[in-house]
Amino acid sequence: MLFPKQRPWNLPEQDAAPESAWTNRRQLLLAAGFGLAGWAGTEHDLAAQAVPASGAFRNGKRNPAFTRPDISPEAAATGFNNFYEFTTDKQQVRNSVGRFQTQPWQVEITGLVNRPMKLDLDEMGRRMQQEERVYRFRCVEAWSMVVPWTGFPLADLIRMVEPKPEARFVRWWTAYRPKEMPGMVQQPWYKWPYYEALRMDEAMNPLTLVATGIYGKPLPKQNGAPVRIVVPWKYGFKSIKSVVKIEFVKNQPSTFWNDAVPAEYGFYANVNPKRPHPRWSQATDKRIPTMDVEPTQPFNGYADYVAAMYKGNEI
Ligand SMILES: Nc1nc2c(c(=O)[nH]1)N[C@H]1C(S)=C(S)[C@@H](COP(=O)(O)O)O[C@H]1N2
Ligand SMILES: [Mo]
Repeated sequence: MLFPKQRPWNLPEQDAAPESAWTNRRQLLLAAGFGLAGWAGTEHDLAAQAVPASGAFRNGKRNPAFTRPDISPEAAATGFNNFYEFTTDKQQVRNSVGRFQTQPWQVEITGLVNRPMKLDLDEMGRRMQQEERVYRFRCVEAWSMVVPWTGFPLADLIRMVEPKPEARFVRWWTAYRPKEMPGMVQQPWYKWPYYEALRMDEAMNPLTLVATGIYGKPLPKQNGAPVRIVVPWKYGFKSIKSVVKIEFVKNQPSTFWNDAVPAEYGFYANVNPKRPHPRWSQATDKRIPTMDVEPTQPFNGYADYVAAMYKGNEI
């Protein structure tokens, strides 16, 4: 039997590594133009990449309840990505998405709802009231960014489809496009398409966003165009990209990383500085692109909004 030389699940989040690797990473980033001094050069490249208009995107006003001054440079958020369908090289995702077709796009909403529907993105854009929110984003690999998302509360979409009382979880899938997503073909051992889920109360929490844009523009492909979920109090892998299907179900669904490496990635995956990953501490994180170290906060700083959902059940 043929096995990949190195079992992929030994290094799924391969850049999360000992401190020494972070030092190297910093040098790499600086060399790649991620240093502040190199910033102007990166902007030039970005300007050359036209972002196609997405049907759902509508410029929304910033919500004053969710703003903060330390927004990451746009080039960091669009140039350092996890999107394994394309490549595991974070700085190459943006150069690997060229074949990915994000228009037209339809999202199927199905399962335990009174009003199942197939929503094309223009329709979603027309129906949903969009706003901008600046959220801290924390990857399980112990790096972080602060991103201005455009989108709308997932709760608004959920109310529109009228879940039945039996619906206790919501699950979703990323597009399955091996011809457009080279990483799927290069990593056949994963259970594509990428799939994730939330408990119903988590999905209805006012913090949970359906995002259609960042930095006042439609979502770039590398960030999950044309529509993704953002769950800011959980590790980044819960924030699934390029969603094509949403299903309301009774039982707790399985999730991509939990299936791949159950000992390392849980279903709930709430940001918790006191619970180390089996291979590294989660007590601090490093800000992209400066790599400044920051203490990681419980629930990524959103405890006031979400801690009550987990009372008596520390997960
Ligand atoms: N479909 C899909 N969604 C995904 C991923 C992925 O590989 N595929 N990576 C996740 C991880 S690990 C992180 S940290 C975030 C990264 O989002 P960003 O590239 O916009 O920062 O996307 C998440 N959503
Ligand atoms: Mo991540």
